[in-house]
Amino acid sequence: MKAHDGMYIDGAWRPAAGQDVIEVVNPADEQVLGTVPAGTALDVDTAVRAARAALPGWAATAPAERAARLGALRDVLVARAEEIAATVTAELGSPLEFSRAVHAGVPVAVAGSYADLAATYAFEEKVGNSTVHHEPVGVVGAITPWNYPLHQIVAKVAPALAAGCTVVLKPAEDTPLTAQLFAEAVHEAGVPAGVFNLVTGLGPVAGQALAEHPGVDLVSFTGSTAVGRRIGAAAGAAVKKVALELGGKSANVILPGADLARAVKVGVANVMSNSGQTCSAWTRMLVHTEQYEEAVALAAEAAAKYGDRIGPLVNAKQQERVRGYIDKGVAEGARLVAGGSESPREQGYFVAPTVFADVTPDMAIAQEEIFGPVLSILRYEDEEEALRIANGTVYGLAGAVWAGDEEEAVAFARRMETGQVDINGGRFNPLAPFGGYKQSGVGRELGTHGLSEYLQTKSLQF
Ligand code: TXE
Repeated sequence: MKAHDGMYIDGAWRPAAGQDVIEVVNPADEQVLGTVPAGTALDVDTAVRAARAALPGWAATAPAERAARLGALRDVLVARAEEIAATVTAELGSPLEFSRAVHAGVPVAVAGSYADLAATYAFEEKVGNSTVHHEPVGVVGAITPWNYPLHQIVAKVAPALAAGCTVVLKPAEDTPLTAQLFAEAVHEAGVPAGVFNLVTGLGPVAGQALAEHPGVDLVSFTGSTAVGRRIGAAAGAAVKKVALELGGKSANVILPGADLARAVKVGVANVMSNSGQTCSAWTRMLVHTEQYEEAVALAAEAAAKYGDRIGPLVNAKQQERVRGYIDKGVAEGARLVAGGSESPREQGYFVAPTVFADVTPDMAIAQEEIFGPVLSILRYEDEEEALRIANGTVYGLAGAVWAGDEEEAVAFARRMETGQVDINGGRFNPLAPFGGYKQSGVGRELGTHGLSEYLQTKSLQF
């Protein structure tokens, strides 16, 4: 697998300041794929300076020009889709079909949506006797996780570029090869030097240096709540703008009139997708007591059928963490009906699709983000109890409601404390704002809401 041994800064690959490297490992077979440089505060500083120097020029480009670059970026992502899918599969371990459809496919839709929005967004509007200008926030420090290596990058970089911001990206240490491929794509798309810069490195070193750099105007972070809290606190102290997309513990609420078989089938697929490493995954299934045992049997059967179709977790630490939660679920008295903590293969960081029944709302597996292929099924007696359980965590990122009629589902969804709800299945919409209520985060990604995170407002009175 091709790996650059430098940082992409100011339009070229340049040697890192230090000698340290990060080994990139294929989590399916534990083989080393290559190494990338482990950036330091010096590399971050060089990249931020490049981004600052490029800011006035990029901020002043006509929106149509920024749209053209984003359109070109979209086209490169299409042309190189097979390479992207293979790279994500190598460093994340996801099955190739999934990498093609989701890891390579979704970023194309998102980049395309921002090419359109850059061309059509009202960067200037009239309000009474004022003109209101939506101007770029400045230099963006983007810190991204490994679970959707390219999507997480594009969901930040595309709106930032559309807004007229310049960017320094610090991607996750587990998936830097996809980030390097993205830097190549940006270059190929003709984005001017310094507008996008990449520094690979460890979170507490390069990530922290980027988050705390005084030359960064906005930190956009996706990752764990623990790190998000620290970044938010540091940004608060510096009075710096921040966008945080953090964890989730989303509820999949199946109301009595719903198509139970379909709701359970789609619900299980949702949790197991990407080996459960999805912040918006519907990890808690809520079923009415009268349909409970039927749902449990259907879910256990669906999980048991997965076999080889599920990829590994990203690394040994995540595998240990997920296995620990499974053991905890058993110890807390939940009923294991599929899977378990034993690794299904000798090599690779695999965890079998796991389903727990008789989960009560106070259990750790019903409250904490596991980030693995583990579904908890909870029981409710009436709608009010379902709502209490659904809203009864510190998170509020996503969710689902299934009902006999759409109005009933919408009425329930409106009472959920969460940023996004799929009604009777739903379909991905790259324009729909995505982000958290409560401790799931601050700000929104995607669509015009995602764009506005990278804009600040000035009004002129006449
Ligand atoms: O996350 P980290 P990890 C959750 C999920 C998972 C857990 C741990 O529950 O099990 O987090 O995953 C960078 N200053 N999510 O340890 O550490 C890091 O290098 C600045 C949910 O991988 O938060 C990486 O680029 N940056 C989630 C990014 O933060 C720092 C996706 C995320 O890594 C830093 C991933 C620091 N001090 C994990 N420390 C989601 N919301 O989708 C680390 N980083």
